[in-house]
Amino acid sequence: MDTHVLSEIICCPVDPTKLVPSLTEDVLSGLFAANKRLPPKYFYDDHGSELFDQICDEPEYYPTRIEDALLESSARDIVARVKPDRIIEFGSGMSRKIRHLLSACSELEYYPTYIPFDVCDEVMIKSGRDLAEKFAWLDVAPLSGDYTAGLGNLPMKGERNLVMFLGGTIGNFTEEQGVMFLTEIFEVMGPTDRLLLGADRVKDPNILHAAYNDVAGVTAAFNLNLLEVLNRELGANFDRANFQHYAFYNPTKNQIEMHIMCMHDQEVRFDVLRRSLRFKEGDAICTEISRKFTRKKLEDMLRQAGFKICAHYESHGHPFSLVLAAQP
Ligand code: AVJ
Repeated sequence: MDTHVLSEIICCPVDPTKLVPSLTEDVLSGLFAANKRLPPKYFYDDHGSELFDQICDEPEYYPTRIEDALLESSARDIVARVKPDRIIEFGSGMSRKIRHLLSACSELEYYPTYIPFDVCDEVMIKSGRDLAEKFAWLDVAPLSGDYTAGLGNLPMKGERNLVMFLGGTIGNFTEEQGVMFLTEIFEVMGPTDRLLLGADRVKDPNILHAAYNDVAGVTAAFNLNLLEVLNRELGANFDRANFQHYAFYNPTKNQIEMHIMCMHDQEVRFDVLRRSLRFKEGDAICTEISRKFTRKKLEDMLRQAGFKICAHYESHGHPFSLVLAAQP
């Protein structure tokens, strides 16, 4: 008889300590403005999360695969250095990135609690169950909330927390926002805690361009899905046929800039806002920046937030970085 009982996975809410604008507020300040923009977090409704998952399987989108290989090759060294008793992952998604680290923990006989931190409880519970099946020793204790809404209520129990922010998502922040966010992380960390930051690096612009313009059109669908989110959440009537995905690498800013371009004049109603907005041919909404770092820039940014660099792991092939950082 199988006597192993999976313990229940219970999500613990993390209350915000900072006021974050609602979708309505972001639309009013970002879309009803001359310089049209929306925060990339609105991509990730159920369908958008699925599309992002598909992007990661597209041949042109290298970051997920490269980071995964880098995690695999550096996991033992990271675990040996940190000896974590808790692993907290910001933006854990489907908890795919954590597997190599947990394998290394098994091998080296450290048994940390895994604490995914994301917005969707069901996804964290489902992914947590899958992980607990693979790693029989593993306790999963998810935190549910928005990590951009302040970290003041983040429970930082434990002696040796390994805080992870992977995937290159730090690149979605502007320089100023990025340093502020890293500073917030720095401030909740103790002297024996460590941060593991994954970030994409500057490379051949053609490779960067291709990664955000996959031939299968999955990135385009992901970008344009934002219009469906607005249609559903704000009762808008965007007609997708009037809009187009447009992403390019801006080498003077070292960043991908992703837009939704209006190709035909359209007036869009927002029922929930009781307002409408005219889009003209050639109008563009900036939906995401994805910054690419030099090795030096990345380390400088961490130092600016107060950290010292403990280790810097680099991929072979396309440049990508994992940086292990701590309080000085
Ligand atoms: C997961 C946010 C790092 O910026 O490359 C992928 C999101 N956008 N394709 C990135 C994304 C378009 C991705 N991040």
